[in-house]
Amino acid sequence: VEAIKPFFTVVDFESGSFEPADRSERRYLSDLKGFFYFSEELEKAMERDNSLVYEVHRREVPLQAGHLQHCVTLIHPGDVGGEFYMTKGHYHRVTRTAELYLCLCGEGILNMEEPGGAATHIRMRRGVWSYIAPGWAHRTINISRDEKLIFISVWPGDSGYDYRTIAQKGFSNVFVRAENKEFSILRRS
Ligand code: PAN
Ligand code: ZN
Repeated sequence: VEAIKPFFTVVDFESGSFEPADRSERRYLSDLKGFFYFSEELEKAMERDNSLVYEVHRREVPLQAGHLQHCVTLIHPGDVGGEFYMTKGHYHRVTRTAELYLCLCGEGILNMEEPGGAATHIRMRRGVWSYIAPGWAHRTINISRDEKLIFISVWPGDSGYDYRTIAQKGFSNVFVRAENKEFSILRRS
């Protein structure tokens, strides 16, 4: 395993600031083509204003088993035709790798699914520490109207990403805004 020196990051649980970040990614509506369920609504929303949906700020460590990748994710509030702002979601390329998500702030859903079709979700709020078992695809969803959803993630260095399966098939559970309850689940046909 590649030798590096110990280090630390300062995370602010309310603002989600993560210092020093080595790399930051910002995903706008236009980056989420093929991921939101209501594609026509997405086109319209992009024309109006290509809003920022989520940000990932990370420390760089070697992409090797033995090292631990880690980052903070901030998902802004919003929806596309009722479907909440969310991450793309992915499987790990190396399917034997698990992941931990600790929610720091906000209200959300961790949506998970297996290639066999089994699906489940966990309600995220401050303090909820979720274990994403090996082999499960994972996507996070901000169900608040006005607050950011902020969480930190830790996963094996060699996990990699498979976004293509999600872009092609989507998740079978689509989380949408509902009257008088937090959300409803639409089943993708
Ligand atoms: C997380 C995610 C992060 C952004 O660190 O990568 O929340 O979501 P997408 O990668 O789906 O855009 C993780 O699950 N890493 O493995
Ligand atoms: Zn992951």
